[in-house]
Amino acid sequence: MFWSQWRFGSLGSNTKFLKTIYSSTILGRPTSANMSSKFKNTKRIEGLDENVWIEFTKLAADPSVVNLGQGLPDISPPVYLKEELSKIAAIDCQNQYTRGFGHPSLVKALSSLYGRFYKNQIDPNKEILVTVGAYGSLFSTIQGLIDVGDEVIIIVPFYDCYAPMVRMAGATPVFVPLRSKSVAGEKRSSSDWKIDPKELESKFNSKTKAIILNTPHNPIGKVYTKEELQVIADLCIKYDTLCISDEVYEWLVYTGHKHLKIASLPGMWERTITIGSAGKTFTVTGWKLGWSIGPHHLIKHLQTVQQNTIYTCATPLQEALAQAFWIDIKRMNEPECYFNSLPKMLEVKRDRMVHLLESVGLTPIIPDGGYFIVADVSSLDADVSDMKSSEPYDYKFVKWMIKNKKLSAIPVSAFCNSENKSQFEKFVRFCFIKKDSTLDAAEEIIKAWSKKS
Ligand code: IK2
Repeated sequence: MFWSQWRFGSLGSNTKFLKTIYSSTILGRPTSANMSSKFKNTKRIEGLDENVWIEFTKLAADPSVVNLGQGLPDISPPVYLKEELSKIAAIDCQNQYTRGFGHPSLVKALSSLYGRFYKNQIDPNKEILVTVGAYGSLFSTIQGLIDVGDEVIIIVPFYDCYAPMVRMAGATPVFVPLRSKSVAGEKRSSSDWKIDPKELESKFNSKTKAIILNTPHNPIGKVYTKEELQVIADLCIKYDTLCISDEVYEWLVYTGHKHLKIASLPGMWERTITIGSAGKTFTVTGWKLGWSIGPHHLIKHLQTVQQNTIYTCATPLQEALAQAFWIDIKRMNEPECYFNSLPKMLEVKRDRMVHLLESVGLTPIIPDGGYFIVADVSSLDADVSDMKSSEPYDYKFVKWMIKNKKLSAIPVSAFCNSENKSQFEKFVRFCFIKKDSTLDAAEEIIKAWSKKS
């Protein structure tokens, strides 16, 4: 007799009931039937359990899959950055806690770098907060400045964490889509995607606390022009609204385009938090360091959130990052400066992806910035009939492609609210900050696939 049969064997009709009690109380494994209400999630995270990165990173983890999904570079970060880190790790005091709002040498470097984009100087101690990635900046900004009952305008498509973060703060996201006037069969550019100023203004009201802007944009690759930023700035001023400007791809802008900071427009510094990321700036996404820059009357509230949540970020990473910034600040006008050399290298990869996708009959949206390219894939032959039917087409398509073609991407509807998903569900996003060998492997898959269809 097995042990379990021995334990439950002679208990007759009560067996099932007793097994349930046993498993929940003795083994400590509650089932949904008997779960204590104390185990339930908080209301603030209700409905937020699905996440595109968790889902698709798991699917792409199979080493036989060529991964053009998550924005995960497989090129090497700058050598001097890695060398700085190994030097610093050997210094005992650099391995202990540092100043909570940002390591002194890093905030100094950031203030020196960003001071040149604004008319005013940036106070390294009062106007900068170093955070756990740009995610940390978004979190402390939204927790520190957005209240229950507020409304926050989000431009669709949007980096997927914006809406859940706004909801966790008890506020309501209000969505406004980018719309494209591109004509079928014509070359498409990310600059074709625009906000309708009238539609945008219709979303502002007395409850509007902030708008979240992302330029250069993930996933479309749009780089907002001065005129477009001015429309947003004018509305922020007219309706006395904050601007949360996610600029993590600020250096990754291609020929003919220029990244502009909305905080540098008249009247915007005092109402804007600008967010950056070491992961995107120096190709070290695993370092998870980011920063928020803005006036002290706003940054002080983000500091309050940080001192009561994570308190501080990793010291050796911050010191190494500071040293790398100083190296590149000193050579900002030279081609070797990483802020100049990385976009140059990526532009070649972007063009390669454009040609590849066009060569198989797709019409990619050519990005002006960032390291993603979006294409309508509905003309590619994919039998998605055995995929979960309730999902948008792009989810089914990418899952099918990972399983059958061993190539991963990210569905663009993951960056949309439910009402706007149908406008984007034919699009998938490919990441091109990849070694040539990775792009070669993707090319082989896509070309072989198009020959069959
Ligand atoms: N904001 C934007 C617009 C981002 O793209 C990211 C990082 N995204 O990368 C994953 C992907 O799109 O595949 C962040 C914020 C977060 O940046 P960090 O890694 O510094 O927290």
